[in-house]
Amino acid sequence: MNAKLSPAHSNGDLDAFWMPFTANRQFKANPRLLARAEGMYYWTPDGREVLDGVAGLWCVNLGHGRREITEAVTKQLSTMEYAPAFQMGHPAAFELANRLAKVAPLGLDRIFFTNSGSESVDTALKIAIAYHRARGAGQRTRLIGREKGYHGVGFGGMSVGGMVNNRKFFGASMLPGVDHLPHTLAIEHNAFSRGLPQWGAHLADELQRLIALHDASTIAAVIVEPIAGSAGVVLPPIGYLKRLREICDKNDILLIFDEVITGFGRVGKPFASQAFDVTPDLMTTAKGLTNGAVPMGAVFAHRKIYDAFMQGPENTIELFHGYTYSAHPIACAAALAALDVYTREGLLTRAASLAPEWENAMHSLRGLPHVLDVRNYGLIGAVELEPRTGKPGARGFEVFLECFERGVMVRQTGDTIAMSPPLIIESKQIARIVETLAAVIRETV
Ligand code: PXG
Repeated sequence: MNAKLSPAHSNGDLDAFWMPFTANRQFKANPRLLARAEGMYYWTPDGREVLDGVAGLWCVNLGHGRREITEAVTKQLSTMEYAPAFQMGHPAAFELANRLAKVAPLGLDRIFFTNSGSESVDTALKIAIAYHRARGAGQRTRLIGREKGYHGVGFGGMSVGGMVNNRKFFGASMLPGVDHLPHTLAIEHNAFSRGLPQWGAHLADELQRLIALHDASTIAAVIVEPIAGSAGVVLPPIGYLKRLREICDKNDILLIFDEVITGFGRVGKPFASQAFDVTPDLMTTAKGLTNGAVPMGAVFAHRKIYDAFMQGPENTIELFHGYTYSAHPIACAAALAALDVYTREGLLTRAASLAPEWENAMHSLRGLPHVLDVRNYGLIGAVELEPRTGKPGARGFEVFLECFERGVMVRQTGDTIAMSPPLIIESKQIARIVETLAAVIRETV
């Protein structure tokens, strides 16, 4: 048996780690390693500085190396490293939920803790289905997602998601009873829109068609990202989310906003729901909650949903769901410290004041070779490049690689370059991201 195992990789000991969402062989032949981080920057093991244009993976909103978080985590570790959350509790969990309820969209003040965005999504979907059952509408089990949606990688999130590569390898192992709205990316109508695009609010009416097809009485919830990140930054057309809300209201369907990337200041308000003035019934979060320092997610539920479960004898467990690490003390400590920093430094709203400068910077890329579209909102930006004939994604990957070589980390999905820097970014750093990206795009054939 052993003789058949491939030898240790010549690049060192990179073989054992099966890397997520990564071209393992390509990466291991030419690895990009990060060894240290502070503020807006990473450093590679050989000491090269890399400006972080994506807040790690949309999560390090406060910038790297926050001393307050380190200290809070260290203190909690030495006081109590773990406490169960099933039929037991610890004070930081309740304090964190109370603090989050205060910044939440109106009414979403009941908080369920998870460990990731994927878990938050699966939790929210399960709550939606169980909510209807608790109200005597147990036939409402159908879930509606959207094309190009990304809701993590659990079976629930994958099923309501709409990114083909995340689905096609897993065959028929999807949740039954899921349907999808059309996505809202329409470059032919909306190319180079500044902020939200004008065209496309009517796409929300597709929900009416799905209701006509399946009947409202079978549908539990609609889940969408207010702004889709992973698919390459897809913005909601003006009026689109309000329309979705109205249709859901009329038909007793829950609306779930997946705010895993838009939450915690990314769009200039604590949550996109507040920026767009549309309140969902459930909201999924993770990432910026702890500044990425400790894995944690949170599902915000409207009080009416929580209350619907609080029935029957008091010894009833109302929701048979939870994780060993729900409200983990270390994660709670990190999130509480992160909230302190968000609040003290005004970072839940700073993106709003930076947005005009960011928008101008992003749109300065218009007119460069192969640039088909530029999209922006808050501190999110994307540049859509024309795919090479027969080689989708190749141009995008080269641009990503070359930016990294020149000390700027951006994110690539297909031929879209996405950016979401820490919310502490300064003008000179915005300029450096854009200048580097412009130079690389100009030089990439
Ligand atoms: N929902 C949304 C909207 C997300 O963006 C998840 C759920 C899943 O979260 P976890 O914590 O389970 O990974 C995400 C994750 C990218 C990128 O490049 C985006 C995510 C993850 C990795 C890369 O856009 N978002």
